[in-house]
Amino acid sequence: MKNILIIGSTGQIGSELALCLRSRYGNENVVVGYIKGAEPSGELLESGPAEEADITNASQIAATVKKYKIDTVYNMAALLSATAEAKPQMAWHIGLGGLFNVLEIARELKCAVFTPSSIGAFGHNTPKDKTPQDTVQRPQTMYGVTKVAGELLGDYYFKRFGVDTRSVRFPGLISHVAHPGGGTTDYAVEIYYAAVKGETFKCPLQAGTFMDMMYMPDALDAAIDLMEANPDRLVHRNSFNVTSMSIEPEMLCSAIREHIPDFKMEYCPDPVRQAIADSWPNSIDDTCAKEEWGWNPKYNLKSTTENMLEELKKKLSVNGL
Ligand code: AKB
Repeated sequence: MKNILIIGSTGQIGSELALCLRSRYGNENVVVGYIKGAEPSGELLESGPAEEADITNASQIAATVKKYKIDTVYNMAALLSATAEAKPQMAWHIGLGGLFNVLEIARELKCAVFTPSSIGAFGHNTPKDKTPQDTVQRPQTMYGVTKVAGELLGDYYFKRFGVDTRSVRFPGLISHVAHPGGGTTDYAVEIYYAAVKGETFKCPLQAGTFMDMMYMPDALDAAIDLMEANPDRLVHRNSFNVTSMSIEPEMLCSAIREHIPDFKMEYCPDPVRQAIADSWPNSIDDTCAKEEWGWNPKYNLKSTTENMLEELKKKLSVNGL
């Protein structure tokens, strides 16, 4: 029997992960952790337990872990890359200070821990194409610094204390439930909203800026499948490269035009996001994830686009454009 706490459960990944885990392990066995100002609502609130669980407040997290006899923590709290550049001190406090709190609690109370890393853990001098699993990681953003340090800390707690830490390097995640907010890859979500609303999309990245992306259902499978994987097969732990597609803005625009032929996009590059994107890989190699725990994404650009447009049409016709 699993008892799971999700920290940061009202964010882009957490809000969908929580419902997915509840349908798998039972509603009562998945606690939705939130911070003040980002309280859960609707199905997330009504379908199971919810507790305030601020990652920077170790005693609050420990109390929740004890109260619900938690054995697995999904730590989804973080500032995304562009916001982290605007608020580097806060990014460190949440990303690294918060992770340290979680790992210490996991060590004392014997929990497994999932913490996402990112393609942001790579930098300018990392090989750009088919970036290997084990390679140079010298990012120059605070987001990247916290992600690399987080990977190392996860491996340290596994090797030194036997804490079952596991992680994937997520690419940009495309989804239609909760907005990402503050990421470099957010454009790949915003473009679909603009298309469905009939607006011209102002793209913050230049044409030809390739980055890896993934549709949310695959990202949820990645997190859950890795946490359920046989530990004997894991050569790596923190963190696995995972990807579904390597794309750039023109490719997204063309995929949308297959469904909405008069969709328009113009380029208005944001220098902060462009600089971050230029330091990230064009594509990463996820062979180790495939070999060690059977990673197998189901969505490509075509099927992601079909599903995103269908879901957003439903969502925006209910909520108004
Ligand atoms: C971001 O753009 O900051 C994130 C990421 C790729 O880690 N979506």
